[in-house]
Amino acid sequence: MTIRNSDGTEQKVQVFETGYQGPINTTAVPDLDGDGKVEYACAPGAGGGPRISLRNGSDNSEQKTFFAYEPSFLGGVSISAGVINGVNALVTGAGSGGGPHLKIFNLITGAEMISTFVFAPQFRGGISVSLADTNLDGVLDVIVAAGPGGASHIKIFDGVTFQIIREFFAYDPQLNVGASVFTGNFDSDLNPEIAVALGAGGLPLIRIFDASTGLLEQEIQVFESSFTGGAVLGASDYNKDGKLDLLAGAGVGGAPRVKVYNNNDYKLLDDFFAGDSNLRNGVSF
Ligand SMILES: [Ca+2]
Ligand SMILES: [Ca+2]
Ligand SMILES: [Ca+2]
Ligand SMILES: [Ca+2]
Repeated sequence: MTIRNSDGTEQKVQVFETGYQGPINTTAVPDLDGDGKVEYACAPGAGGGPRISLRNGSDNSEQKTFFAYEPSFLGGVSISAGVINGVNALVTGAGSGGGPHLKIFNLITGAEMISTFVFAPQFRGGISVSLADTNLDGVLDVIVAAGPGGASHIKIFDGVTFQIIREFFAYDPQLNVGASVFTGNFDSDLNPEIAVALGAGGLPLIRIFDASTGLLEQEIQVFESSFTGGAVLGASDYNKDGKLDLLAGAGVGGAPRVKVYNNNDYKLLDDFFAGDSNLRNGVSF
């Protein structure tokens, strides 16, 4: 995995076994050891086993590792971390090939707090997961999207009651390429946004919804419309102005191209290749 700093410098970290060459999903984790630096967690993308690796943000050392699903499952894992009801939690979603299986783990004790199917249990496209306080009650809520083969069905679960707060289709419900979600406050209001990208087979489009109202705020075409590998999403304060910027990368089939969109005006801040531009495995964050 490559950690890219905003000054363009890069750092390589060996997260999983050298035999694993596929994508790696990462998520920031609240500072667990109190040294002022946030930690992060990694999980393999499609093709990898469901092993979670919790890493210290200061020295990248592995703090904890566990399997989120059956070790034989090779569809990868979508992950998102945050404090839910006072617990440092990791939310996981089984990747493509798996059921719509959502789990929430206590990152301190390793205990499994929730294990549930968020769409029809027989669906085998997996899910994408993210966290944001959508109803502004101070507790993070869980946002999920159906993966490949599913429509762009988004559901928001209340972090306190785990009841559905809202659900909607981010794109045409007839489109069955699946979707992925990424949340953050990408503009100047107080509400978080839900960014949604289409999966492989879909256009490289991103739609940004207000998480509290479900209203569409922005649509961005990230790559040429001839590219149908879909897009992947992430976020980082790339220009270090204290405001979260949106990252979009090419899905599998595309070169590892990354675009960075500024907070609020979604102006393009950067456009670069995260690795060899001749590869066609896309990118993951
Ligand atoms: Ca720390
Ligand atoms: Ca909430
Ligand atoms: Ca906002
Ligand atoms: Ca920024």
